[in-house]
Amino acid sequence: MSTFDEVIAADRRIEPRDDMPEAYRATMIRQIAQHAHSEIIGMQPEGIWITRAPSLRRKAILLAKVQDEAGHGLYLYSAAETLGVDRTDLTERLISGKQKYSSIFNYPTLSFADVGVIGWLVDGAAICNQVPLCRSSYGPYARAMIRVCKEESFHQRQGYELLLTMMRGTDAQRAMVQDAVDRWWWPSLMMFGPPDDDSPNTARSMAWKIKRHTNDELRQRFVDMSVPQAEVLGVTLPDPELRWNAERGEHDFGTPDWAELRRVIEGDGPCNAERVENRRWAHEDGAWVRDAAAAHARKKELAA
Ligand code: FAQ
Repeated sequence: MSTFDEVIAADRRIEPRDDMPEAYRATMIRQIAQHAHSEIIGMQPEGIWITRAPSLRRKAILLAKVQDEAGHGLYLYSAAETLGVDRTDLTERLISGKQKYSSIFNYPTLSFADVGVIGWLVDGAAICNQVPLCRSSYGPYARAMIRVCKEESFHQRQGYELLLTMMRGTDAQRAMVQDAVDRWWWPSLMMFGPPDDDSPNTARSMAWKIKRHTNDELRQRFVDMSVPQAEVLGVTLPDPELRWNAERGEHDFGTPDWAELRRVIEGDGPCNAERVENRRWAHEDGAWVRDAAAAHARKKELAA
């Protein structure tokens, strides 16, 4: 039987029953739980637009997308449970503020253009971050990511298509899109985490092949990917320092406001309190469903 280090060195997958260092288990639980919480909390900013979608087609697309995010949360909680934690405990840790979720979902959605921009930029950033996670060293997480990425790809396209449609519309619609891009660009860059020299987990997570690229590498990739897409759309990215650097073969870009990222992660973003309060309410409101499911399972067990 191979040891943990041999499996990692050979680039094979660690599976739930394999030996693993406790710190590896703790890191995986942290990352997968934070990721699951992000998917579930991430339903809120777009979910409030389902009843206000401008057409039946847009409503159907948005409903499907928000439901997909719920599904991602469920695959991820299941992946976390393979590491010996309980989903109820994880939810409690989220509600009590002991576990984090992505900073991006603490910003408000002010118009329907935000739905398009979340699809384009937020799902786009999620794809950039998550495609390499399909090769992450923990088997259940890597496998969950394959399906998640396929669905995120649909999300990104629906967002971009919505924005293209709005950009072909009226001046007011074009202004809504530009305003949404101005508000979401910098928070999207922050989704990749703090800069590498201030990222306590990166070195070890890279050595364990949980992460395949650093936060800054993925942020750069996202900027390079987004610039031509912004040109096709006809929007301006709100960064005066953004320009092609022929020597590096990449774009130069400005520095995100890292103090803002720290504040938002620590709970002081524009919508943190509302997001967590909604989650707490939904969890308590759903208690009867969990009780009924447990009673049904007990009844089946007794009958067997
Ligand atoms: N927000 O040392 P690092 C989505 C935390 S899913 C909040 O760099 P690491 C789909 C970090 O966890 C979006 N916290 O950490 C969707 C760590 O916490 P600790 C979620 C952040 O883990 C779309 C501390 O700061 N995606 O969008 C953030 O090596 C549309 C130090 O940071 C994932 O979770 C942040 N932005 O790298 C849904 C992907 N950045 O140890 C609905 C998986 C860092 O103090 C609608 N996760 N932190 O407790 C990852 O790839 C990594 O965990 C990183 C952070 C890259 C997020």
